[in-house]
Amino acid sequence: MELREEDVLNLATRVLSEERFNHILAVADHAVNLAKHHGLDPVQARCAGLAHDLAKELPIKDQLDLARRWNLLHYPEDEQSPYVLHGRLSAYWLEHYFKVGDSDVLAAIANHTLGRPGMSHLEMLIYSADLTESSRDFPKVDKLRQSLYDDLEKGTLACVKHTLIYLRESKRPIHPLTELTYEDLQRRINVGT
Ligand code: DGI
Ligand code: FE
Ligand code: FE
Repeated sequence: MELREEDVLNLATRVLSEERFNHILAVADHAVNLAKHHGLDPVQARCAGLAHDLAKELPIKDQLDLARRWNLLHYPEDEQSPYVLHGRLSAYWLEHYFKVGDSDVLAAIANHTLGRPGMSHLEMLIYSADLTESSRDFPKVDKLRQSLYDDLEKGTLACVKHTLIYLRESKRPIHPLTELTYEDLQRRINVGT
């Protein structure tokens, strides 16, 4: 089934706080603008943006239990930092309980926190729009937004780099997928130049 905006919004009002609801609207707007700029599908961008954090506010223990039950734990680090699981949970939930069939949108939702090697442009868009939506206000955010308009792949690389630096500075463990995503984007950009 197609993921209809009306259905996602309905669901989101039931499972998200007002603050998180405003965040998903901002991610969707930003993702649509970037999609139009780069010739990607704005409908897919909007749906993925609206749906990316649906599972974010489930109690973390429930997130871990569901991830176990749905076989979504792939790395030891997934259990050590369970806050990275909500994208995979959101995508699984939509696919299996709401019969959403758009695998591009589902992948963009599933991988929006950590990325993965071989990301599609839609996946890059949601990963990056999440970090740089209009209410984010860390010092480098304007530069990151501009770089995403200039070049989606290089802009996404800059976003992943920002995340790596942030995690290192706050002494949080870096998930192997974040490292692999960074290396993969670097390699792809170098091959393309
Ligand atoms: O759900 P959002 O807050 O909108 O954003 P998100 O899905 O990107 O989640 C952000 C959280 O994910 C933030 O607390 C940092 C964390 N995160 C991202 N990459 C990594 C990570 N945490 C760890 N431990 N390792 C990572 O590589
Ligand atoms: Fe998220
Ligand atoms: Fe988010």
